[in-house]
Amino acid sequence: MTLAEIVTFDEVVIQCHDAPDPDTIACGFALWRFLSLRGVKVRLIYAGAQITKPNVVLMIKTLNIPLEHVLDLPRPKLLITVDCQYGAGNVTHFECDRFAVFDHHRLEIADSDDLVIFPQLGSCSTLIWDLLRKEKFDFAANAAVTTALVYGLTTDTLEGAESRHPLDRDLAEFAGADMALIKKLKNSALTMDDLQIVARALSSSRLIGAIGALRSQSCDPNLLGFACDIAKQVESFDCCMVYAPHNAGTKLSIRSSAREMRADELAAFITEGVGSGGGTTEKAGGYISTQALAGVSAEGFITAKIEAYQSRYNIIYSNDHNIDFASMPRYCKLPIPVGFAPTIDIFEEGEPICVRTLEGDVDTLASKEVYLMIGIEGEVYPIQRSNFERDYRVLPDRYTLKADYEPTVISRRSGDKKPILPSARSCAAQSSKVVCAAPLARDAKIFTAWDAEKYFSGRIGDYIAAPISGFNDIYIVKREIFHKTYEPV
Ligand SMILES: [Mn+2]
Repeated sequence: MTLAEIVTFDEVVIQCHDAPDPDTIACGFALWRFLSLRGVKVRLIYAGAQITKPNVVLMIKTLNIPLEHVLDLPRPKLLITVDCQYGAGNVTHFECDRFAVFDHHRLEIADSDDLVIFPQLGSCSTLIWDLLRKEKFDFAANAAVTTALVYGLTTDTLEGAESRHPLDRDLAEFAGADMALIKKLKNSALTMDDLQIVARALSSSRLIGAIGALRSQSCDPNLLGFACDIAKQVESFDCCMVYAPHNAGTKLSIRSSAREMRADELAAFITEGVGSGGGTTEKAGGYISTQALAGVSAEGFITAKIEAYQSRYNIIYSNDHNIDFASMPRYCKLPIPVGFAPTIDIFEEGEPICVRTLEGDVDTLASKEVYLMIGIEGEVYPIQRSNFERDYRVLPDRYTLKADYEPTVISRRSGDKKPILPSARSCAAQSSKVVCAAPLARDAKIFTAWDAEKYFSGRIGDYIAAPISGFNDIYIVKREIFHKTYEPV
């Protein structure tokens, strides 16, 4: 259901889940304000236990959020659940004529056109913010809404450290939130009991391979990140994870302390098919739906996944390997049009910039020596101008790209954001570029010559390749992309 459809109802009830956290409250509040301004009669409610968490009480009071605690509800024409799904276990059931859902958890109920669900987002606040933005909602005139949404995102992504999607990062940087209040709320999140919860979680630690696993009782998600930050400093942990029951599932927080294990990758691996997860190389988070586990205990599932993750990889260092590229088949790159943009067409020489794409943020400098390449799936990466000129030729055609998230370039100095596409032109690989390549027989982590800190992951069937001119310049090409972009020589 779209916001435009919702405003055609004259009376609407918005319901938060039964353990209201800043994310569900922020979403309800933002929608409440939007609908009120459009003349809809609207109530914002929750059921379940009364709110006592100090930061949530303070948030509601300071931002004047008209959240009502109700035990029963006259049957509304439209009931909207935010950050939860009508009919799921974490939200009290009320009869209604019709319902709509705005959420960022995995789908848990029968799908319909009235559900707006984006599990790839780190918070439901991100979803509501993006929808309101598209409706030209006046955030500047509604600073309390902006503050609530940024705070909702902050708590759901553990201060942004576990944000998953470029839109999460866009909201985190959105101007107009009362950052002093958010700071105060962040520092009133814990009670004395919470410290006991952290202490018990820390004392539950187990070592599985080189990964520390800690179990916590149900608690404020911030506690998971807090416990994880302490546990990751244990010498025998290359990575650690704290997990706890949360809403209708299990919430995970992950920290990496060795370059051979990426926190975001482990989060995605554990939650694949049963929830959602992601973050950055060092910090990540995720959520597993209890329903998706179909009776398997969350603890058993997590333990098995942690074991599986560690036994599936070869680790390859480009500067120190014994892979026999010389006897592999040779391929050349097909002249398929891709995009490129000189960085100085977007920002001035010397500007520190961050390229934001679906795959994450990449930092570089605007320079006449640095170009940005846009691959066939919209992936963006920097390339030295000299390498570009050697390996590609510029085409006369305009470059167009259809992508879920249009890549942007952000000045790390001023915060200015500019899209790449207006500066992008078409180019194609020179046929003279020959590589030796073969499909991977096992999953692998590859440290390339470009980055000693961060590895690239390849799955069985993806291609490992190196140019005939230098076998230390190893890289991975996804199987589908390899077949589309290379041919045997
Ligand atoms: Mn949420």
